[in-house]
Amino acid sequence: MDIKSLEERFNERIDAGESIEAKDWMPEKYRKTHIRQISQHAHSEVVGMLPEGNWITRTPTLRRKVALLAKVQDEAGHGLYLYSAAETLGITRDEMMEQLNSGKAKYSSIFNYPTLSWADIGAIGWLVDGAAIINQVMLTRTSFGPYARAMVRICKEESFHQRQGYEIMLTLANGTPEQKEMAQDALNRWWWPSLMMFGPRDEDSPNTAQSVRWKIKRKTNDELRQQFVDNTVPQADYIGLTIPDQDLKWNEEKGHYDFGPIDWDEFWQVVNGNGICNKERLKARNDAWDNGEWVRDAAIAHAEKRQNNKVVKKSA
Ligand code: BYC
Repeated sequence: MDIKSLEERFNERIDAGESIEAKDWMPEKYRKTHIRQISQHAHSEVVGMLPEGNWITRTPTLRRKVALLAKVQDEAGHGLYLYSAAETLGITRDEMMEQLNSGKAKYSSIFNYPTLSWADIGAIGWLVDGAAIINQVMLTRTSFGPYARAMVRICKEESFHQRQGYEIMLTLANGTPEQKEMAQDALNRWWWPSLMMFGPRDEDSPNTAQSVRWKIKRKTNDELRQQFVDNTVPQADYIGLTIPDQDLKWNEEKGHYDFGPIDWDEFWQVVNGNGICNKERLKARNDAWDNGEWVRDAAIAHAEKRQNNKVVKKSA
């Protein structure tokens, strides 16, 4: 078949809602878009462990420590499934690591903000994982099979993460005035960056149109952002915290909350490497890579030894 017919057949499969598998024919741009998005997603999971890891030794109780440890380990697992899904498209793990460590690859802007107080761990679970779920539930129906399947388990785990965060916020909001103040301060600092997680406005998003056509994205950045605001405002009301947006208002006609303007300048500064923690995050990843070299070497030596033993046994 020539390229044109292959492309027509591919588009028919997408239109019919079929799942595309790693060995199926796909347009080069479809493959590259997935490598870009899945590897960025994997990097976000891995870098996302850093702001929360910062609090593992300082949780207020043992119960909180156990939950936070489990959550951070889950994020490592998500990174691993996603790197594996990206590898099915012909990029190696080493190449992806090189892109992350050199600063070439993107990862979610949200992880370049610092976790200043214990309440930030609550705000991350509630808002950051809450935003991630909205995006990722959509991705369970994405057209590339390995990515969609990885998302199913990830979403189940994210919903535990969201609840553990909301429960921390609920506890603080019902605590002493100082604790409530901490929770409000965390909400004030994490609200706008959480809205930015969904990416630029649709009119400024170069990838959305094609990704929607290929059913990589089932909803646009703005649609998901709106869904997040509509879900989250009643949750804030319930625990007596105030969303830091004077323009936030229920729009009876449209059946959603209108919200104020997002600081897109700040977003692009962070995405382009100039956020509060970008340098610190990259350094942490590079240090982890360098310090882990002996583990990788040992694993390779072990695998080679096992392989050699098999060859010796076979020839005996
Ligand atoms: N941050 O055309 P657009 C988690 C980039 S982790 C940085 O709309 P697209 C968790 C975008 O990449 C969950 N960059 O792009 C972990 C593009 O640049 P390139 C993370 C961003 O791909 C630990 C350019 O801006 N979730 O849950 O159609 C602890 C133009 O954007 C951002 C995912 O990764 C951003 N926020 O749509 C706790 C979800 N936004 O690549 C929690 C998977 C945009 O052209 N990813 N950019 O140079 C996606 O769904 C999509 O890639 C996005 C962007 C919606 C993020």
